[in-house]
Amino acid sequence: MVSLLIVSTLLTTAADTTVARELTVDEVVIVSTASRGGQRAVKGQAASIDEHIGNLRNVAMVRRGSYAWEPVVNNMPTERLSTTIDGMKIFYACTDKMDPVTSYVESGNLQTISLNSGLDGNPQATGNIGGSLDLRLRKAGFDADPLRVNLSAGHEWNGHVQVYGADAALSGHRAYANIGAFYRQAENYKIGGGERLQFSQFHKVNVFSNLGFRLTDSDAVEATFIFDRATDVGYPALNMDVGLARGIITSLSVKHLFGWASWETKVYYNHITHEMDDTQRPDVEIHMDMPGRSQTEGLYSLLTASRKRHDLALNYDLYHNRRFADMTMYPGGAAPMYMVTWPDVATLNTGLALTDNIGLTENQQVRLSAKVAWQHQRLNNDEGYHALKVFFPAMTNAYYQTTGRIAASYRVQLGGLQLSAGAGWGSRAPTVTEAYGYYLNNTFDQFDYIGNPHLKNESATELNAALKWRGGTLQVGIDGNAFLFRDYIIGHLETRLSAMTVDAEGVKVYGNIKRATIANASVTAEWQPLQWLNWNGKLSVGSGRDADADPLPLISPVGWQTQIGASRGQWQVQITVRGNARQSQYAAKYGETETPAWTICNLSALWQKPVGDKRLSVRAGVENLFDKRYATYADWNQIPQKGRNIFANLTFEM
Ligand SMILES: [Cu+2]
Repeated sequence: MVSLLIVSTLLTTAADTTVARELTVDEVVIVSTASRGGQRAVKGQAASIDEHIGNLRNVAMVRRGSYAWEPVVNNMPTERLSTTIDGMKIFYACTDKMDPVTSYVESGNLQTISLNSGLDGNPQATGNIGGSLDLRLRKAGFDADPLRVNLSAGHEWNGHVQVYGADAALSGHRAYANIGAFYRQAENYKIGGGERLQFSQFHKVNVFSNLGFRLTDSDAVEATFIFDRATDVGYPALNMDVGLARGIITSLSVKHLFGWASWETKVYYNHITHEMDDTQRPDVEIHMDMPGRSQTEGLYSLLTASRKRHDLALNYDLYHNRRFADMTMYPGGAAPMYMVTWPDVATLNTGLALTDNIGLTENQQVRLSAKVAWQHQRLNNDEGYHALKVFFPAMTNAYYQTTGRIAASYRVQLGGLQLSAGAGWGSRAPTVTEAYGYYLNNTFDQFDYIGNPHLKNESATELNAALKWRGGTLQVGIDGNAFLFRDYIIGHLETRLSAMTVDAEGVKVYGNIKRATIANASVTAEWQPLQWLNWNGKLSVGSGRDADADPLPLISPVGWQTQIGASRGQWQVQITVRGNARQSQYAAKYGETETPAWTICNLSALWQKPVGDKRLSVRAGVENLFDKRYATYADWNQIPQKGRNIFANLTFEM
């Protein structure tokens, strides 16, 4: 079991749990240089967290600028995913989705990022129809190397990106500590062809520490503190920028070992402050102040046990989140107008999850997981509540919801052939924006959105299957999944209301549509004809349809990638060519426009030199070698990607 291994290795030796974790998690990206196995970014530790997440197979990133990309798993964005940091719940504070919670950590804070595809989520995940991401924090563990220091510096010529990081890990038998500080900044980048994209800059600082103390041979206490602050962040795809986005993440946990079981209980608190800023923009007709905040307190208690053929995990969790956002408009000369956009929504959620991995025989495995969660929501801001009540006279200021998920999968290994198949069902409650948002302008389709407190829970049935074959130096895989939705939540045009935003085309109110389908398939191949030479290729396709069989928005067209790598001595080089076909199935009905096909080529090289037990790594490369001007289907309002970009970075581990 995943968590058991983490806990038990913590109390015995330094943890390298990534290999074990890969058995029960669908996919892992390695962020820390100290970990082995798994895949990693070509820029190494200097890669941003978004670049690391984008390396996962089922993941795409929605980009509104250079910073804070929104992960999309199995063609489903934030609303249908769970993102946790070491099992902690954390919620964004921006009504315009400028701050996915992954933007409040830094690569240097993390050991790995693990992804569970679909409804079989990690124990703390709720509402994860599309999948769950868990960002695992970097921990030295007990009885590891007494002192390790990592220094890194990176530079990218396009946009003058600078990355500096330093972190240290101290470890002994009684205690361990990780501390680190990171700085990242970028100026406006050039798109293919050389034009500069205004408002694509950002600045970010991050400090973190993880501490662990051993109380007895089988008891330990751990504490985490992360402070993350981004300022002057431009969003070229939107009509506002961010003056300040600040996250404070803290936790305290106790761990106990019983021999064949382990028990971890964690309490946590996080606070997010988000302040938008349109003062740098030219031609602003009506200046607006739009701050938001989100605060979460929570706990989870996870018991994991290995008994005979079973690896069991039982998790109880509870969290309380409070979210508020408002808007003040300053029409030139006239009196300011004030509006509450998130009416201080307090969500109290508690859930119980059970997972069992059963080894039926040497080569057959069954995995079962289930979770049920109860939720109570209360609207604490009267002004916001009464404004929304004008549209929904029957609404109240408190709601109860029950959600759940159940998933089962089977895996069999027959020589070089591995087959797996799974099924699941799960539901999610509407988000704060979907249920209670008030005149939130969506620049994707240019409509103002109003939440709907009478929304039903959305649910989906998932079916998935995968086949992997390995023969000699060749490995081939094919996998697919389908999600059959009931009461799918999406905005509906409301012609009786008029928009508040100056250039908006009208108003949409969230509603349930009876049915929708999202399906994904991919084919992968890997070949290592020679010891020093490897090749891999990937082809993927997605499909999304609403009840009328019309395309859903933000569904990936055919995507492909091919990569050749060679290594010799201290050198590794890689050529990657990747692209997308034309997005012919775009959702015109939901305001989406067609994205043309594109192809780009990247080169990278890595040189690593051991110096005693120290190691120096130099990474360099060129992205978008031919300086193509392109945008992917996931680039918000089709803002162009970076043109040719040369990068170099240096890491020294001692
Ligand atoms: Cu915002």
